[in-house]
Amino acid sequence: MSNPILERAAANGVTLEMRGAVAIVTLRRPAKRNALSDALIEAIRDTFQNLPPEAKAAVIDGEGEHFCAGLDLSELKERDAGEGVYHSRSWHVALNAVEQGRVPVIAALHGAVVGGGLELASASHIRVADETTFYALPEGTRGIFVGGGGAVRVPKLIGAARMTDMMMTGRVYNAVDGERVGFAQYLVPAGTALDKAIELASRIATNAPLTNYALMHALPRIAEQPADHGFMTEALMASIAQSAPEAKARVRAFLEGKAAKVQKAN
Ligand code: 1HE
Repeated sequence: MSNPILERAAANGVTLEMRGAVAIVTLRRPAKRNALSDALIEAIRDTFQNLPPEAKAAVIDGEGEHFCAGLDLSELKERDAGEGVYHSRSWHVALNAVEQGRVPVIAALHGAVVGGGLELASASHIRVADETTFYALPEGTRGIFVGGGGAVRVPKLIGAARMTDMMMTGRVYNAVDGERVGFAQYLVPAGTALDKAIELASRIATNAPLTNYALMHALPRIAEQPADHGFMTEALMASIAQSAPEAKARVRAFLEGKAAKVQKAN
């Protein structure tokens, strides 16, 4: 690795490994359950802003028994209102680099996915959880509030009512219920989330880049537009995507019997 920004991120606990077209980004602070210090947040931002050009999809996971224990509580000191806003906004920049970067991001979850760890997982595009995964928002019981984009992203996954319950009561969701309510799109046996996430990312990496781009950048905006605006934006995006030479080649391959059919689900 020759990029000094990525080297600094690795020294601060976020490593990047390329496997084909998939960038594997790993939180490496297992002794502290990958708690998100300011240095780790900065390293996440720098890594996702500097993915190598050959990366077409990314996976994020955490070393050790847990994906991520959230905000590093040892750094939670008295901040005045302005400093609190800046701190929260620095998380927004880092997690926006995950969500609104160049490539789709798959989170491979296991163990604790709590507080800011859940906010990070929510900024990914697809979540794969293994059977050891549990989800919580302890902010509520610690007398604080989400500050890493959770108030925006978590309700989109599970609804505001469930998030309110989690924060007011300290409710913890296990892996099965977490998938049922919408935290994860995949639930896999213990210890296999990373493999599954890499498998999905490898497949996603073969999509037409414009389709992935539309799913990351157009779909979330269309979903928030009034229906009438959304229909118009959809039409524009559809037209741009289908006029790309790659789309025409893929459709032609199907019509000539050279592309895979849709298979019946098991
Ligand atoms: C930590 C943190 C942390 C562990 N900040 N140091 N997040 C929380 O409220 C979750 C707090 N953590 C836990 O509930 C547990 O640590 C876990 C369920 C995640 C894991 O339990 P376990 O038994 O495997 O580990 P442990 O023994 O509790 O922790 C091991 C070490 O990691 C220990 O330090 P040590 O020096 O005594 O070895 C812990 O203190 C340390 N550690 N979690 C700092 N979070 C943008 S706003 C976001 C707001 C939030 O995220 S609030 C939610 C914070």
